[in-house]
Amino acid sequence: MNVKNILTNLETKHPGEKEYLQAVHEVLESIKTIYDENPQYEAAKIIERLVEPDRILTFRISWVDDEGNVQVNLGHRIQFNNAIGPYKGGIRLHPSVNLSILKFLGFEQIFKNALTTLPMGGGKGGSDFNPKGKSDAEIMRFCQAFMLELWRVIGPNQDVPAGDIGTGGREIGFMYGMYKKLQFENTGVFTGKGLNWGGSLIRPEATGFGATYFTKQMLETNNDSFKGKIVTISGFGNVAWGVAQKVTELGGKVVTISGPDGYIYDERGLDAEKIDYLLMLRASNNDIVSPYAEVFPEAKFVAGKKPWAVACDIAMPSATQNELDGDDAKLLVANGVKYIAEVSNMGCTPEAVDIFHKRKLPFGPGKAVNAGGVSVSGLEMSQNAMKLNWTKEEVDAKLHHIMSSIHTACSKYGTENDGYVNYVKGANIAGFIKVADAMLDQGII
Ligand code: 2IT
Repeated sequence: MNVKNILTNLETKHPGEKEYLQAVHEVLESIKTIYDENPQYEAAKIIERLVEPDRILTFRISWVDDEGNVQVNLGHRIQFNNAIGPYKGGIRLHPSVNLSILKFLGFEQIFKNALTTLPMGGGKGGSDFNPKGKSDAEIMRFCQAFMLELWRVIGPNQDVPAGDIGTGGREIGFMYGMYKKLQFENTGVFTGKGLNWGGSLIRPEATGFGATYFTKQMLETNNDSFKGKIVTISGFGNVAWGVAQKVTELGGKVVTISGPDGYIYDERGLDAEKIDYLLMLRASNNDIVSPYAEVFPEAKFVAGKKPWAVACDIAMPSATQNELDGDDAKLLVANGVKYIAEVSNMGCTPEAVDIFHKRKLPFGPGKAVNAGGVSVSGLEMSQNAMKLNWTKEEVDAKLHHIMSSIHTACSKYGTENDGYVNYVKGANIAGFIKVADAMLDQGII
């Protein structure tokens, strides 16, 4: 495989789609040896078929705000690959959303979903709509307008959307309500639903809990544990909340959270009261973390900075893509970081990952670490199909099992001669083989 040629061709076809090209680059570098050793992949042009989505739907969304002004946004759904199951992936609502970002997320989702062991293909959607400061009524009108287009291409056996940045339980409710009305059917399309209308226990916590279970296994591989460890996390949304809760439960001390306005350094660490407060902070819809330091005066708010200058044992970026760059990685290393678990999708830049790899520091990539979220989405689909609900204990046990099998798959394909586990390589190869072999079985389509 000539990675450089493939990327040059992709760049010509999709100029400026930097996040998408970054995600493709990483996967191709990891799998090239396996690809070259298995000529059947090249014969079926697996790479050329895998890097282009099956289809993309782009549409205009018109809605009316509380002042009576007409607002116009752009929406997309990327149906990337359904070799192993229906397209599956979240909907991101954020002003930064564009095709490059959704294509990178959709591409990552293919391999992540393959790693979960559940039958789910890869997809992603979203809009440049900015939920910050919007009223509930505005959020509802936007979500309904979004669904007026999206409903045609989704279904429980076709494409199952879920939450992502900007899309939580409230938005899923509004979207599902409109879907049901248009489709005249009460099906399990959408995951992250409310508990009394088809949702699964543990889904809100799943990404953060799963990420912590995976990190625990990274620690155990090195005869280590969370006990007494200083943990820095970024973000303060649903995912960061789940991480804070589980890490604290396992004896780690979470000392930072962050938002677009800066970060909070709480030397004493987050406790149950502070973790509960995170939910209120998020619900305020202002997208800022500074009020934390007013409510808990022992904490310090640092404006306009990321939390990576704070010395820690374990760093768990839990906000968004490329939030931890080469300079941040150097700082973390200089301050003695021992483990890095990327909870956000592609949270670290290639320069940062390279620094961790060169130092032989265990680094878990997002598509493995954060796969717990979509895994419990898959379990929600199973429960909907059976028209049954599992208990919290049953779902949590299955999540544990899945995260453990992802860790095993990463170790199987990522362990190097000196024993160092390159989790990036392991995750990419394990995910790729599953999808590529399914594509081979199903012919040229
Ligand atoms: O990035 C992700 O895996 C998600 N936003 C969750 C996707 C899902 O379908 O639950």
